[in-house]
Amino acid sequence: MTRLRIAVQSKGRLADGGLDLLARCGLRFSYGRNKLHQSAQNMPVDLMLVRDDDIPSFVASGACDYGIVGENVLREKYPAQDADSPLEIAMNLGFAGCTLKLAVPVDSAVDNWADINGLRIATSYPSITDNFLRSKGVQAQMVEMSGSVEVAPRLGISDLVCDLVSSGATLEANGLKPFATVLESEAVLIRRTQSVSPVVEATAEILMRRAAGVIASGQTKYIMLNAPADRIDEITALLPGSDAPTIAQIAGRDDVVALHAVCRERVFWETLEALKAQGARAILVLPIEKMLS
Ligand code: PRT
Ligand code: ZN
Repeated sequence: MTRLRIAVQSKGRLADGGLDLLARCGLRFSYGRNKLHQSAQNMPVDLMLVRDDDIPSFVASGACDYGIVGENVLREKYPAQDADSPLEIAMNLGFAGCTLKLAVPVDSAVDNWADINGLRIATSYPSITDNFLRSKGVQAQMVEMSGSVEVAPRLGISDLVCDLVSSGATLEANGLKPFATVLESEAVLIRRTQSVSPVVEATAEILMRRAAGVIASGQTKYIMLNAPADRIDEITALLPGSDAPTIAQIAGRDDVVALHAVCRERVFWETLEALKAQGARAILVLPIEKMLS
């Protein structure tokens, strides 16, 4: 096998982010999303578009070399503390962030860990939840559900839920409040711990370097401005997360210079106003599409 095979969710929260990231890494595919299997036209990479729950076992079995999946789904079958795990996280991908939380009805009497002993917890993540509670000395009863977990207490099926939360609106709409955080999750790139062929690994290395550049460029901005020549230090100090700026002369002026810098943190309006107060003019903030350090 000389082609890198990556498993990606076919539809759902990880599909758009995953395919978009691969496209921004330069991969070109000729088909839409309806095909289960797609070959890149410009790199030795094949995609398998599948359900997210299948991705860890596809990679573990060798059907695919890498996969894009939520850390929550990975950890349900392959706990982080398992030293013999056939899978590892190659890199964090910075999207689809969410938190697996234990939540109780707003009028619940549950107040501390001991109160949870013997209660029923509805969840799609019984293994993560049970391991977490055992680490707190709690033994509870897992009620496994594949979806709509948040309605379980109202239906009398469970006393608590353990579910993914992003905005918190679903918990609130169902009369639930967070009790504890079980796992912070985001999309991750996974691979087998047993190494794949060197040719395939070389392709994966190129893609991961590009992906790191795409992720890093997310917040990074390129700032261009004209600065009074005697205020360069003050203006540089205001630029968030930047290395030494480039200073260029402006034709016919020796009192003003052009200053360019890459800022790796968010640039707020307040920063621009502070730059202006130091005499900076013609300030431009530009997005950066790709970065390779
Ligand atoms: O069909 P397939 O099995 O492939 O997809 P799926 O239905 O199992 O998964 P999908 O697409 O819903 O989610 C895929 C992954 O996205 C999850 O495994 C997480 O890693 C990640 N993710 C990020 C989320 C959320 N945010 C999220 N908010 N997954 C689910 N939710 C749900 C949550 O279960 C709850 O119902 O959104 C609701 C809560 O959202 P808030 O904003 O109201 O708090
Ligand atoms: Zn799923």
